[in-house]
Amino acid sequence: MRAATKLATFAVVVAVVFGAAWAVGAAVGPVDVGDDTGHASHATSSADAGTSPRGLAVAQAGYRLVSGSTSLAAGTPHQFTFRIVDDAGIAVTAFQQLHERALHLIVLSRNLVDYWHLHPTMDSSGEWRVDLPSLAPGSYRVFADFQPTGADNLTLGTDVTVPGDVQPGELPAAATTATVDDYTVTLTANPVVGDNELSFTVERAGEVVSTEPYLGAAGHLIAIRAGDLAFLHVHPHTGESPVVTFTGDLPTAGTYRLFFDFSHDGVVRTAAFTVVVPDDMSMPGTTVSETSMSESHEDH
Ligand SMILES: [Cu+2]
Repeated sequence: MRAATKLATFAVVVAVVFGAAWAVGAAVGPVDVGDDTGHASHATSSADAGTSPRGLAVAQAGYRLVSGSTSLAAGTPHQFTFRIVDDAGIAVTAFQQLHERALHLIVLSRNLVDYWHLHPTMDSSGEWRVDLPSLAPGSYRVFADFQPTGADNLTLGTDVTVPGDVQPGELPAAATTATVDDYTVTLTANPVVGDNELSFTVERAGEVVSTEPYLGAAGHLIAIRAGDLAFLHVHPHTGESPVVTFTGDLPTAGTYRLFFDFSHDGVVRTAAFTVVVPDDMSMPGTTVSETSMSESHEDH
């Protein structure tokens, strides 16, 4: 309840992306547990980009995200298309791999409840396409995370609307555990303004399980700030299972939503947590929040 109150107060949610965590979630594409092609570049890009919130702009650093549609009909799957264009409006076709993918697409309902982590495919003209599931009426934020060859890693964001009778979705209260299918995930954290260590433990039937490599890491974390949906960078701290730890900067007091993508038994699932970072003046750690889980999206 306390969290709910705070939520109401805050309007902004930021999304933080944690680390290796790339949000890589799942949605599209076979889960590959391949090697780590993207790692080195990720580290580099992280350094370049710093820890500033991302995803707030549709255009930045000479690149722009152009979506094929800004409104989608409710209740039916869609193919979503977009391009990344340069200052001259020319579609970019050369991207570096980040966490084993050339581009990561996060689709998030504005209420921070529905989440998909997808990996679109690009044709030779630079048009990206991905299948979206049937979406409920509402407003969605779409984040594209990518690194044009020779440029810095960027996260651009745009909005997509699904017209219809919008059912208000409440952000789950802060909690330290989340369940998804028959898994229970526990978050260990003491949220403060600034750098945070965020650890996740996955259990099934009361037993801790080791997650499987997914996109070159033991898990991926995306952090979003409520209110403005800022997408925050999170870095994996240790990659060993069973406990998967990330370090991420939560730049301000406020409410954040963490999406932890993990793979087990060949299926990628997402555990979502609401985390409240108290004001500097208040006692630290009063609230880790709660969670809920959204099912994650499997690859296809
Ligand atoms: Cu991804």
